[in-house]
Amino acid sequence: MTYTTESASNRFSNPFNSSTQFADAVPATTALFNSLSVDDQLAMLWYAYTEMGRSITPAAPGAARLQLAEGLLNQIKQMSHAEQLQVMRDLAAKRNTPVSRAYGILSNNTKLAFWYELSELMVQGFVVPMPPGYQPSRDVVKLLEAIKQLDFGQQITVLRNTVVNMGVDPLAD
Ligand code: 45D
Repeated sequence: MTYTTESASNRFSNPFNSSTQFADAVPATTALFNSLSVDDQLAMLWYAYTEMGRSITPAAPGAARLQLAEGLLNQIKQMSHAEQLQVMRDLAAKRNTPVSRAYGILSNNTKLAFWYELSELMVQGFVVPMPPGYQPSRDVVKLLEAIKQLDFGQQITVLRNTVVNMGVDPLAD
């Protein structure tokens, strides 16, 4: 494949073009996610979940991992909708709370499984739903389009990168 100067500079200035097939697509897309507002990050995860649908259903390993997050998920289920939303906003904002610290000690894939389960609980009515008629911001729509351009493995990597950054690591300095 030939790389022209033009396409190289496009790649730097616009992570949404066809360059998403390249190795820099994952860090670029992850950085864009991290630049979103907290609510946009939550909305983004929600749409990723609804778009990816059955293809991301965690199989046996995911289900096993969830046991490690079960106490935390049960705690969240007992909360009011307002508290549930606050907990998720705190995680995305890395606010230092008991829930953020409990989340912080989960492994990377358990963090993914945790968010997956939260969205399942939203669908089942145990966790605060998306507001009816919610309109995602332009930033969310654009990032979602960029993620759709990635192959499946890259999509998982982006999602893992984003949830790994959330919460607070109680053992960090
Ligand atoms: O009122 O174990 C707003 C594999 C606005 C295999 C809101 C895997 C205001 C190994 C903030 C929008 C790697 C495949 C309200 C696992 C407002 C393994 C609310 C992978 C109410 C696990 C917004 C798993 C809310 C994968 C509440 C890829 C938003 C899992 C909530 C992927 C959004 C999981 C949530 C994903 C989104 C989960 C909970 C994408 C969850 C997304």
